[in-house]
Amino acid sequence: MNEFYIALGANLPSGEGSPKRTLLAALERIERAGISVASVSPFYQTPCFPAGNGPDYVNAAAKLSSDLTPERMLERLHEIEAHFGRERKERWGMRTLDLDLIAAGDAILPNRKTFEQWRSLPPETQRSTAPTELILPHPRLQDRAFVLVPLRDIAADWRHPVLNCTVKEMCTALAPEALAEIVVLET
Ligand code: A4P
Ligand code: MG
Repeated sequence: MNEFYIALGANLPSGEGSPKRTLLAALERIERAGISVASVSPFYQTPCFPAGNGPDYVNAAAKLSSDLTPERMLERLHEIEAHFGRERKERWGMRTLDLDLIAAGDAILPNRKTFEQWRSLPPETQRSTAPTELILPHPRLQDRAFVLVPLRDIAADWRHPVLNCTVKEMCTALAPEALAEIVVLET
């Protein structure tokens, strides 16, 4: 069995309803695809990144277990995004559902060198370039409070295989203001 962590996010309503309903329905659909959902974090309300680029997001993290390879798992996640009406128009654009693969155990994909290239991409290039192959762990994981805070609820002690620090430690390294913006979703 492979152990996966995923990040879920949405900031536009889908056919299912609000972002919260979309995330719940996506988790159900993941289960129905035969992938076991081992744990789910609370849902959080988070300000859109980049700031001012749209409505607040609802974000969460989940732990999955499955025999799928990481590549097949990302394909399944993309199929589920498509089902909920995700249109890829603009990188970092508004979306009805974003499912990112954050980690597959301690796998480094496709290899350490390529991972390092994506991780160290300058901020101005990050927006305009997206990888065509699966990069794991997700190369922006360590920068993002909206990923790390939910992930800490379910995987505080998971250790990044390249950065060699835990989710808890990556959270502590973020600016306190960035952490304070991530609040548990009311209702
Ligand atoms: N790809 C490679 N590795 C991975 C991986 N580990 N997980 C490829 C997911 N995808 C991976 O992704 C772009 C390409 O990366 C795909 O071809 C995929 O095969 P995408 O999902 O098509 O595009 P995207 O979602 O716009 O890019 P990405 O990198 O997922 O964006 P981010 O960085 O997740 O940003 N603000 C808040 N508050 N909350 C959010 O959840 N999300 C985003 C999306 C922006 N602002 C946000 C949030
Ligand atoms: Mg994505």
